[in-house]
Amino acid sequence: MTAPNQVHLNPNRPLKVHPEVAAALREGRPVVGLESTIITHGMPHPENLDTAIAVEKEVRQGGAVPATVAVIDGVPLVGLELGELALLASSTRDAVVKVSRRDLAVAVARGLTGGTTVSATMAIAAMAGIRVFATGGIGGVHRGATETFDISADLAELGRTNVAVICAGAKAILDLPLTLEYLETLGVPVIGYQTSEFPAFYTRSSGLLVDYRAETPDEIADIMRAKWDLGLEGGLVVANPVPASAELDPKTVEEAVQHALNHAAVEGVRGADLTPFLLARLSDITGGASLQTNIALIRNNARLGAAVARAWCSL
Ligand code: PSU
Ligand code: MN
Repeated sequence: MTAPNQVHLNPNRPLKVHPEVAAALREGRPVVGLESTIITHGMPHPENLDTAIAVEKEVRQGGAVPATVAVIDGVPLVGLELGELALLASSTRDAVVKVSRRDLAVAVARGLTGGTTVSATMAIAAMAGIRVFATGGIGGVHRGATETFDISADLAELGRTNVAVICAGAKAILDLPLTLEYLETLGVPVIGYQTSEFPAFYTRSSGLLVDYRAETPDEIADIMRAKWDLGLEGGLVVANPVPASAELDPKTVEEAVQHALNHAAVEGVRGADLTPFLLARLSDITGGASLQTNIALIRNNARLGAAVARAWCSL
């Protein structure tokens, strides 16, 4: 049997895998992919850099190698140096693009620098042979999507790319019931980690049930193995609720979301700008509390990501 992480990189593919990450993958050791839109567009400076560093540290403490994905000067990178994290974290919004799957080819062709979203990170991670990826929350079906058609490319990516995504559910700025419907349509299993409810990012519960519940990282790895052994393409959502100590009050969140959505409507914010705009407004409205929750949950996901990557590698 081949090592679970073993890959055959297309030598013509312009992908740069950090030597530490490449060695771990070659030797079948655990690796956790991490996204970078959260650094470039999801959090303010300097919390974004502090969090990026803390998240990598959580992965290492969990016994895995962190592989933060980004595009720098047109090169998709898998595993970053501290200086590269710092560059992404301190660049102004017009100097770094938000790179979703659709933006990737243009970013590479034009030598751009950007933070990769869940969709682009999954795509690049899969090219490198990484099977486990931890983030904050996945994108989803936006509220009002029946009119706007605003459905995150993260969902389509989950339908096609073989990576398990550890997240704290989907952000409360979204339409969570429609997001779960859409994941079902795409054939993506949603697995609650030690929970029967789909977490709502800032809060542990949403009132919506998940399809399946797993109690251990080993159970998650077994499902990944079964899915891909069957040749069923696509990812899995592992929904890991925010730690209770960092949870926000659901009423506060809903009020803040309504405010933020009104603000976005008044300013005419749409498309790729919408999610970063809403996250920033939420942080303003909650006096920074939503940012602290965001940091806590992504660290928590990094810890579970490391455990799942270890379980995956010991199959
Ligand atoms: N989760 C966060 N902060 C973020 C995001 C997720 O806590 O900034 C980013 C992710 O990169 C996700 C993206 O893929 O938002 C979704 O953007 P959109 O809704 O435009 O697809
Ligand atoms: Mn969108």
